[in-house]
Amino acid sequence: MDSSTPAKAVKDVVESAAEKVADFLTPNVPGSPGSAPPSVEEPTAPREPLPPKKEQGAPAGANGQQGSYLTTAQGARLRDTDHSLKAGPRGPILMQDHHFREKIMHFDHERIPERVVHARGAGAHGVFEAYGTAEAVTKAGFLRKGKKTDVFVRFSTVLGSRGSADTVRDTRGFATKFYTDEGTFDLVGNNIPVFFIQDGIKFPDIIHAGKPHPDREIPQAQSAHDTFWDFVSLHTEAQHHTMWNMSDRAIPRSYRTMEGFGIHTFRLINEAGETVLVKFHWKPKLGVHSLDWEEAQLLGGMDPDFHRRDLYDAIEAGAYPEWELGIQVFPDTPDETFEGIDLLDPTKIVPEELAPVQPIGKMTLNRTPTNFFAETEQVAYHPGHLPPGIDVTNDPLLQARLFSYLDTQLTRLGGPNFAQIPINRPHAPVNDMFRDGFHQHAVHAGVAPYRPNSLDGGNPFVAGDGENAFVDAPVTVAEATKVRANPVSFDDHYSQVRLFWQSMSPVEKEHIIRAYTFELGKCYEQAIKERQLQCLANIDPVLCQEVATGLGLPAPEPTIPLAEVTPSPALSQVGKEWPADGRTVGIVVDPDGDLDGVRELRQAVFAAGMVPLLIAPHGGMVADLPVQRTFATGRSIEFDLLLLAGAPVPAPDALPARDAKAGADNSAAVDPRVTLLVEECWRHAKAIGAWGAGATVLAHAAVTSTPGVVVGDSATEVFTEVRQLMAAHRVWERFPASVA
Ligand code: HDE
Repeated sequence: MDSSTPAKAVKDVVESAAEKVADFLTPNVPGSPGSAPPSVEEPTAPREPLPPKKEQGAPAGANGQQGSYLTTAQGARLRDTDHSLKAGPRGPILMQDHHFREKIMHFDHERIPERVVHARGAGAHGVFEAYGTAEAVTKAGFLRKGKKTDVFVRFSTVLGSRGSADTVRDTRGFATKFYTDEGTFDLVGNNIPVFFIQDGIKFPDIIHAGKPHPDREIPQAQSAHDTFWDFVSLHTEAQHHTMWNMSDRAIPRSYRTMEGFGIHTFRLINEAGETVLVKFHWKPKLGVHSLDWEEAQLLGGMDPDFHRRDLYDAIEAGAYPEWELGIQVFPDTPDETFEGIDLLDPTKIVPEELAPVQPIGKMTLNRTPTNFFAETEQVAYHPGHLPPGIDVTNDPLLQARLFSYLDTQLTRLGGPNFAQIPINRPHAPVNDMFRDGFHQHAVHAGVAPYRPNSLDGGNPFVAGDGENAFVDAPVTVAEATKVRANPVSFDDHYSQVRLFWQSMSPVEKEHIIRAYTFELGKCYEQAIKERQLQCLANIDPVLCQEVATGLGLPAPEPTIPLAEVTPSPALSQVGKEWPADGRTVGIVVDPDGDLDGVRELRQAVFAAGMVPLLIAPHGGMVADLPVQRTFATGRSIEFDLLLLAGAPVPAPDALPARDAKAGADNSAAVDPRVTLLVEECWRHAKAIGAWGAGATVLAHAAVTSTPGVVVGDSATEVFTEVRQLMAAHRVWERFPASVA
C-alpha cells in the first residue's frame, strides 16, 4: 500500500492543519492576540445560539441549542427553572409542579445500558472514496470508481466500562458504517486480525473470563488477572489472539495509527454472479504505532481520555485521519482454504506475503460527533448489514455474531425501532413494512402492511432481476449430519502463534516477554501460571524461558513438535518509515533561553506537518510566545519528540528535587519536572534534541550521547536532524532486547 510522504498539495493542507491544532490547543489567554474578551456573566436576554464548532455541522433543524427560549417538553415557555414550586419559600415541593417532575424524570432516565462489550468508545464521521479496483470482484455500488459514501466509525476498547481508560492493554474495536445507496454496510472489525474463539457459542465464556471478577468487580479493563489467564490457558485456540494482546498492538499510540481487520472471510459477488473469498484490512496512512507500556499505564491516570482527545483534536484541527481499505482475495474453492490455511477459522491469518492486501478505497474522518450520546452511544452496528455484492461465509464465529448484535441492541436501545435513530438511519430509501413497537417515530401511511395485498395497490414490490436486490450467494451446503464439532483443521492452535512470535523484531519480542511476565505476575494462582507457561513452551522455548524466569518458575518442555514457520515481515511494526504528520513536538522554553530559536522552530515544526506544544514554567505567554503546557500540566507521554530550548531552574517555592541530596547545593539544579520529562522521553525511546542552555538539562538528566539524542548549535539545525528520527516512530535501538 502506498505509504510514501504526502505530495506537496497534501503537505500544504497538513501544515495549515497543524497550525490549527496548535491554535486549538492554545489556551485562551486574556489579552493574547485573538483571545475573546472574558465573559463571566450569564446572558439575561435571549440571543442567537452559539454557532456550531468549526467543521461540525449540526443536524438539520438544530443549530446549537434548539431555540432561544427554554420550554417544557410540550413546548410551553418557562420563566424559572431554578426553583421548584413550593408551599412558601421554606415549604415542601408541590406535586403539581409539572416542570420539576418532568425535568427530574427525564434526568433519571438519561443513562441506557452500556454495551456488554466495547462499552468505551469514540466515534467520528467521514467519507469513503472507492478506487474502483474491486469492481471486477463485487457488484457493490459503493465500490465503483470515484463513488463517495458517508461513513461513521466507532473505535473502542473491549473489556472496560464506559468510563474506563483509553490506553489499557486490550483489543480495539474498529467498526465502520458505510451509508451506501444500496443499504447500509457495517464492517465491524477489530485492530487485531484473529479472535480468541472459533465458535461464537463460547463468546460469553471468554468475555466472562476477561471482565472483572464477579465478587469484587476488579480489575477494570484489564486482562491481567486469574480468570482471563485461566480461560486462555485451558482453551488453547485463544493463544494466538492472546499473543497479539501481549504485543504492542494492544496499546496503540492513537486510533489514527491502528490497522483494522474484518477478521472473518467474506464472500464477494460480481455482476456475473461469480464469487471470491476476501479478508478486509484497514491500513492507516500514518503507519501502525504503539505506546510504550509505561506510557500506557501513566496515561491511565494522567489522561484516561488520551485516544478520544487525540482523535477529536486532530479532526477539529483539520488533520484528518485516513485509512486505505484493502482486500486479500482468495479463490472461492469448495474447501475454503488458501495455501493450507482454513479461511473459516477466525484464529488464523493469511500472511500478506502470501496474499497481498490490494487497496480498494480510502476513508477520511473529517467530522466529530455533534452529540456524543446521540451518535457514538446510540450507533448500532451489525455484521449482517450487507449491501448487494457482499455476503457472509460459514465461519462459525461470524454466524454467531449475526444473531448477537440485533439481540443485544434490542435491550440496549430499548425496543425494535433503533434503525430509526438518526445515526442508524440508512441513506438508502427504507420501506420495510415493520410496524409499531416502542419508540416508533414513523407515521406509516397505507392500510396494508403485508404482502401480497391489493388494498395498497400491491405495494411494496420485491425487486426482480436487474433491480439491484441483495444476493444470497448460491453456496452449496453439503449434505451432512448435525454435529457439535469443528473441522479437524481448527485443531492447530500453535503454528500461527509461533509465526507471529518469529515475525517480531528483538525489541518487539522483549515487549511481549515483559507483557506476559507482567500479566501472569498479577495472577494469584500458581497452577494458572504454570499452565500458561506450558502453552508458551509449545509456542517458543526462548519466550517460555524468559517469562518463566520473570515469574520465578521452571520452564516446561514443549508437549508438541514446534511448527516450522516462515516469518511474515508485514506483522512487525519496526523497520518501516512513515509520515510524521500530526505528531506532537514538546518544546521546553524558559524566559532566559533561546526564544528567537523557538520562534523559528515553531514555524519549522508546522512546516513539517507536526504540532509544536510549548512547555514553560507558567501558563499564558513567554514573551510573545503562547504557552500550551506548563511544567505542572505537561507530561512526557503527550509528546512524540522533545526539544529543549533552555534550562529552567526550579521555582523558588518548589518542593525539593526528587534527587536532591541532603546537604548538597541544589540551587543550580534544573527544575526537576523538566528533568523528569527528559528521563521519561529517553526511557520511552523518543527522539530528544537540545541546543544552547537546553543541553545542560541533558547532562542533569544523565542523558548524553545516546542514540536519538541530538545536540547542536541552533534550533533549526537540531530539528532538521531530529525530525528524521520521527519516520521510524521511536529510537528503537534504545530499548533493551534480550532475545534475538
Ligand atoms: Fe462483537 N459484539 N461479538 N466482535 N463487536 C458487540 O454488539 C459478539 C466479535 C465488535 O462500536 C456487541 O452492539 C459475539 C469479533 C465491535 O458499537 C455484541 C461475538 C469482532 C463491537 C457483540 C463477537 C467483534 C462489537 C456489543 C463472537 C471483530 C463494537 C454491543 C461470536 C471482527 C461495535 C453491540 C460498536 C460489539 C457480540 C466477536 C467486533 C454483544 C457474540 C470477532 C467492534 O452483540
